[in-house]
Amino acid sequence: MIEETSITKAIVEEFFEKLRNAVESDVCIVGAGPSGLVASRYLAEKGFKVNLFERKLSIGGGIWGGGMMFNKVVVQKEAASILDEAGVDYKEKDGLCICDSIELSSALTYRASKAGVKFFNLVNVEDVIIKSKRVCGLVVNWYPVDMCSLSVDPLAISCKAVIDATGHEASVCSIVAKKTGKLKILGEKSMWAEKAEEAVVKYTSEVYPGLFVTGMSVAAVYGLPRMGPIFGGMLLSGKKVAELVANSLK
Ligand code: 48F
Repeated sequence: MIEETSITKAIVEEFFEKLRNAVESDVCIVGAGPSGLVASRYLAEKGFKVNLFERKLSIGGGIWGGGMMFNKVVVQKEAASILDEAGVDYKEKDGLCICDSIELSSALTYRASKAGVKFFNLVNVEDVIIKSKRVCGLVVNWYPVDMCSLSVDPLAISCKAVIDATGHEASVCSIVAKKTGKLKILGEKSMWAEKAEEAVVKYTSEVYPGLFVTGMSVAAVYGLPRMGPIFGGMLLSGKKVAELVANSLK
């Protein structure tokens, strides 16, 4: 016999246990696009307690739409090992790897989840906690609260490091820039794929004590060109930020 109330209790109890355990964590990642997903997996595999916050219902960010809604993703060979580690199939053509955007998004999500990452979708990060000039947590609320402009106070999550993986918006870095005056957002420049792919990995870094940046947010913070629908730089940047955070928390 299936009791409706047993289903309700199962959902409520499991979710609240997950949330309660997430309130004090090692790393909070904001944005579940390619860079955030890769970073989350490698950090969780190293044994860190990782939360991933995504304001949308679906996980995967800009992966799903490929280029102009053609759902194929191009990754340069330098990042092929990340596709291999995720178990993603691809074809090689003209020195590029071409894979299915649905498979890539699903595989990165599955691997992160299996590594132990705790996902919180529909959750918007609206601010950070800063103490003694160091980012040490996030201020979160349901995204529908923001969408409906409701006056509802948020909750707070503490952590040892925050990663801004919010894509073109660089939303966490923008908040810290505005509120501290210690960080400058130079703004993303026009397209130059080769230069952008190299630079986005090179400039992946800690931009304020306790706050790291990865993926397209790197281009927004450092004024780098955009690269369009090639994703190797996002994957490599996610892997690099995981190493930087792991080293800083040692
Ligand atoms: O944009 P997105 O996929 O970030 P990325 O990892 O990858 C960029 C590529 O998809 C593509 C590209 C490839 O070359 O240029 O654009 O840098 O994913 C960012 C995610 O962050 C979420 C947003 O909904 C998206 O899914 N996000 C943004 N701001 C917030 C947020 C916020 N304040 N709170 C929670 N999630």
